[in-house]
Amino acid sequence: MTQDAILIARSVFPEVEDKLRQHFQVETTPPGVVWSTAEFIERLRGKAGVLTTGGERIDAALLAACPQLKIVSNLAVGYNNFDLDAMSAAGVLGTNAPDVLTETTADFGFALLMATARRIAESEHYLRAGHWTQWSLDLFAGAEVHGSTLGILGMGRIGQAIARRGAHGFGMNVIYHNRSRLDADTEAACKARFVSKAELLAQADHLVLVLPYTPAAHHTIGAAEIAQMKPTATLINIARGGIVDDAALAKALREKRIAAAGLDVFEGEPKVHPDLLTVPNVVLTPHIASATIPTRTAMAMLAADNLIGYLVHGKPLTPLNPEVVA
Ligand code: 8YV
Repeated sequence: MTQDAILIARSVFPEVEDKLRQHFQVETTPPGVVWSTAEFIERLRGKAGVLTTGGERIDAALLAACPQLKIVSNLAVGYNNFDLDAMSAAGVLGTNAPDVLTETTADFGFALLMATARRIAESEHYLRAGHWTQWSLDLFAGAEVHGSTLGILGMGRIGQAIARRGAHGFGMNVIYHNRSRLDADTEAACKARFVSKAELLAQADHLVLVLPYTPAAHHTIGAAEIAQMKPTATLINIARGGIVDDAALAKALREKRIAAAGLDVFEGEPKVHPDLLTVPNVVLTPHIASATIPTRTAMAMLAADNLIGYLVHGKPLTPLNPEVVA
């Protein structure tokens, strides 16, 4: 039996590639290379499957150009790079990589919250620049974390994992808003209280965004929402670029309408709004919330197992549009 041909759209660890080579004819992408859309489509022609990251857009035009494609396996839990309706219409399965990154991403959300509240990046730059000449009472005095109110917008798996850290580890008062309220047992496990979006904005000392990106979620946090937050509050975005209006946030930070922000995701990343680069009270990281070696390996292995599961055995592990399989 001839093996299916697949493409790995961005370089992955050797053990992941080796696993895929046991089942497929594999075309890889060299480390550091990101294909343009035209180059990506060119390489995808004739392939039955592709392992993508959140950076490759899968839409009707691409699908029409690649009629042999059967599955797109995303190495990410988020899949806003997929036009899932177009994929279903073309009979192409989409899969994502949930669960394996939940705790690691929650760890990072908390790390970013603490770095932001306690002004770690700003004070480190100050020290490196040789400005530290004496101790003073208010030197980089930041916001309290323990015992404060943690607000979470988007209470899926990662939101719940952040809530547990806040409630059980830091004695925080956890409030959340979500499209639908969690069941009582889950709320109790997270020690989290459901509130309206307006209450969340008004009461949170630290507001963490963990909701998936959809067109309806575009600029969920803009100037009007920031105006409803406490002037002492911090805002953390580990969800997706576009959920926050980055220009409005940069302006608000400069005007100290809120105290600080921590951002791991950006509108139009890897480009970053130039105004964010010049305000001091923001911690900026390059979309690394899930980036530990074990977790990125697990994510890539799950993405590989989805390709093998579907193309070899007819059974994907984490399908997004399972109607395509049936
Ligand atoms: C990915 C992420 O590493 O899983 C997600 O949705 O945002 C990250 O964990 C990134 O999207 C690259 O695929």
